[in-house]
Amino acid sequence: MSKRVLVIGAARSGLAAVDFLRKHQWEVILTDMKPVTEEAVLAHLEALDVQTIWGEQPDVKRLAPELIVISPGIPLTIPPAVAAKALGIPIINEIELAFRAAKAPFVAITGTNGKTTTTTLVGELLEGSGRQVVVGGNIGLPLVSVVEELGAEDVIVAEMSSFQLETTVSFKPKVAVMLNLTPDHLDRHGDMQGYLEAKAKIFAQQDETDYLILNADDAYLAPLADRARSQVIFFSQQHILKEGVFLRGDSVIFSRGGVETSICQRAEIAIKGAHNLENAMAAIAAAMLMGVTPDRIRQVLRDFAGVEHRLEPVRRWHGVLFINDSKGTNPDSTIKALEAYDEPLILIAGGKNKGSDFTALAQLIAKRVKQVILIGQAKEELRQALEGVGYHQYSEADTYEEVVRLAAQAAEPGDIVLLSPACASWDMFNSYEERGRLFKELVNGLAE
Ligand code: UMA
Repeated sequence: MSKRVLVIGAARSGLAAVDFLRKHQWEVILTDMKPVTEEAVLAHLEALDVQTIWGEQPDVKRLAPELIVISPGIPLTIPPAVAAKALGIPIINEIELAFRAAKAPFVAITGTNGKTTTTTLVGELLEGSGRQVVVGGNIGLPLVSVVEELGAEDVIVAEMSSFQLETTVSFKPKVAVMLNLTPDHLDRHGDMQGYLEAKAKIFAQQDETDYLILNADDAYLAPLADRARSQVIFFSQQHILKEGVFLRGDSVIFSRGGVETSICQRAEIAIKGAHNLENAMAAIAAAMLMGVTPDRIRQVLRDFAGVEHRLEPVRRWHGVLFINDSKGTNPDSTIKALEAYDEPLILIAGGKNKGSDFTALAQLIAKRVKQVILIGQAKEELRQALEGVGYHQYSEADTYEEVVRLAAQAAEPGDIVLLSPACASWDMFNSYEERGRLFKELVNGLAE
C-alpha cells in the first residue's frame, strides 16, 4: 500500500513537491486555502490522481497522512500544522525532500540580505568547472524538480530562506553560507532569537567534513562558530584573518592552512557597495572550498553585474537615474541601498510590513534623502517613523502609476529615484518581481 502525504500550499513549491511525490508512488492529498483555478494545473493534478482540498484547512486527524510537506510561505501556526505536531506527524518542506533524493552536494546560502546576489554569483563561479551546476531554492526554482537529474559530481547551489530552513530535518549542505542577520520576518519567527534559530538550521546537521562560512563582522552570526561541528571559515571587511577571506589594503585575500591567495583588488569587483563586498567575499570562500581557481574567481567577479530587482539601473531620464531595488523588502536592505549612492535621492518605500521597526531607516532617510514617496499598507507606520525623526519631506501615493509620476515630477537632473520599499510586496502584488517589473514598465513608459 502506498504511503499518504498531505501537501499544504499549491503554488511553486507545493506543485513541484506533488510531481516528485507522485513519481515516487506516494498517495498525495494537495490542499490550498485559495482554490487553484488554472485549467492546465487542475488537469495535470487530475492526471496524476491527486486528491485536492480547496478553500478550507484540511482535517489532519481524519486524513491521517504519514508526512506533511508544507510550503515555505505558510506559518507552522495554521491549524493543520498544529494538529500534525500534536499527532506526531512529521512536517517537512520541498527542499528537505530534494535533499533526501540528492546525490549532488549542496552549497546553501542564507542571510537576511544578499542571498540572491550571492547565490547567483556562486552559481556563476562554479560554472565552467566541468560539473553541472543547478541554482535554485528561495531564488525561485523548486529544487525537488531537478535534483534527480544530477549526479554526485555535480553541485546544487541553494538560496535558503528562514521559512525553508525552519522545516528542514536532515538537510546537510557541504558548504553553508550565512551572510548577515538583521530584523526581518519577525511576524513569523516571533523575535530575533527565533529568526536566528531558524537560520542556524543551515548548519545544524553538518559534521567535520562540511564547511560553514560565517560573517565575522556580524554580531549575531560570529558566535555561531562555537556551535558548529563543521569547519568554520570567516569572512570580514574589518579584520585581517588568519583563516578566511579578508581585505589587506585593497586586496581581497583568501587564507587557509597558512597559505594566502590574493584573489583580486576590491575595485575589480563589479557589484558595488560595502554589502556587495561582503557578498563577494562569502562567494569567494565558497568557490575556493569547491575548488574553483583564483583566476576564474577574479574573472567572474569582474564580469558579474548583479541580479534583477537588486539595485538594478532601469533608465536615465532627463538626467535622472531610476533604480529598481524591489528586492529591498526589509529596512536593513533599504539602508544598504541608500548607502550605496552619493547622489541626491528620491526614495520610494512602503508595502507590507513584516513586523520591522523603521526608526533606523527613518534616521538615515533624514540624512540622505531629498524626498520620500510612500505607498502600500505600511504607509502610516513609515509616516510616523519619519515624523518621529522630524522629517516631513514625504508624499503619499495609492498606485505605482502615481508613484512614478510623483517621482518624475520631484526629480532634478543628477538625482537618483530609488524604489527600495523596505517592505514585502504582498499587500499589492504576488511577489517583489511583479512589483519591480511594474515599476520598470512605468519608468520605461515615461515620455521623453
Ligand atoms: N496558503 C495556504 N494556507 C495558508 C497560507 C497560504 O494554503 O494558511 C497557500 C497560498 O494560497 C499559496 C501557497 O500557500 O497558494 C503559497 O505558498 P508560498 O508562499 O510558499 O509560495 P511558493 O510559490 O510555493 O513560493 C515559495 C517561496 N515563497 C515564500 O517563501 C513566501 C518562494 O520564495 C520560493 O522561490 C519558491 O517557494 C520556490 O522555492 C519567495 C519569497 O518571497 C521568493 N521568499 C521570502 C523572501 O525571500 O523574503 C522568504
